[in-house]
Amino acid sequence: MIAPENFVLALKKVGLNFFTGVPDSLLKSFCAYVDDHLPSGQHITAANEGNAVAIASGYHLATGKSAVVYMQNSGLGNTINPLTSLADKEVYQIPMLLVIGWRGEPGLADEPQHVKQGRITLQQLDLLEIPYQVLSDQSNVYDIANWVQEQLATTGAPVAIVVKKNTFASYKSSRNSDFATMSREEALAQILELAGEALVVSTTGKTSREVFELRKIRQEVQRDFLTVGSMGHTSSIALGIALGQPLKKVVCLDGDGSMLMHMGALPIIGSLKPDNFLHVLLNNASHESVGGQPTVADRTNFKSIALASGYTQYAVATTVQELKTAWTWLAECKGPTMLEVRIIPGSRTDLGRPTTTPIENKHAFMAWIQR
Ligand SMILES: Cc1ncc(C[n+]2csc(CCOP(=O)(O)OP(=O)(O)O)c2C)c(N)n1
Repeated sequence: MIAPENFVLALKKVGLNFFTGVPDSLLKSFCAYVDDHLPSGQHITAANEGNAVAIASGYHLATGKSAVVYMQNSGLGNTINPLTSLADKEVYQIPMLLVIGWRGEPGLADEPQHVKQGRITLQQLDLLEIPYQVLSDQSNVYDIANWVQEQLATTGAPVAIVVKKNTFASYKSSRNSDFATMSREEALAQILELAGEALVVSTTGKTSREVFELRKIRQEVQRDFLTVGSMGHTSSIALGIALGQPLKKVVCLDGDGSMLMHMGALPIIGSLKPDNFLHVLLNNASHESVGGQPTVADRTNFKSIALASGYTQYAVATTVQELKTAWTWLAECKGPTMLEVRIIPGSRTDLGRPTTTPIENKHAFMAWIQR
């Protein structure tokens, strides 16, 4: 396996010193190493992968240097527009290195939301006319870095490294969190109790996995819409549901990384004012599901953002008791309302994954609405 330190050193040797991106579970050790070893101005966790391409572009305009943009292949979709209309060799010709975690690689078992993306990743790069190399635990990082340097110099445009599963040796982040005391699972157990018959829509990552398991523990029929992919779009899905079913309460379970990723959804929700909409922000100030890399959510004033976006009320809870009290109050208010629940990063090591398919999940959710 490749020590993340060696990979970063090889990139630095060819002049790549500036890193931005959105974390990925396959790149977990690499992201943690970069976060621990680069000053904050040289490593930016972006809100979404398209933003990261834009930050890298600005960095190039300012310095003439190339940046590294890392992402999961699910994030490639977010980059297509800035890659084709900004960085492309036929537009502004902005060199940068894309480091892409290859979830759903053909031949390896993965979750349903990764299978198609994994199958088309290399073809997407071909279509974008972005040259790439595949990095595995057998690769020589210095050979790859030399290839990157040569490509950047000749094309003056983005090049990519696609990273296979189990390429990087383990590296543990030295960050600690004293942000809260409640776990996400404790919060969700309470929320499912309080939500009663409401329509629940949950965000990408471990939140949906925990909701699935908690529903099983409650011995209730599976009925929650689990947004297994499409990170950042849960609140817009919930908005569509709230508008389509105005007489039913809709509870949107969002994460801080996900909310930040497409935060433009908030003023749209706020301006439409669906009064049946409760937006729960499970804030652990990290991308916990893919390794716990920090977000800016411990420094973001979600109260101001929600109210300025047109939400009618905002409440915050840091304990189970505060969660119950805030819920009881917000249940009386016309929406859209926001409840920020501060939680600690982390989850059970034996946490399972939904055992039903996305299509079964869709049918169960729709049947729950129509019952
Ligand atoms: C577009 C896109 N980029 C990246 C990912 C990888 N990913 C899955 S879950 C996740 C973290 C979500 O963070 P947050 O919403 O804060 O929830 P938490 O994991 O902390 O519960 C990331 C980055 C993805 N699925 N899709």
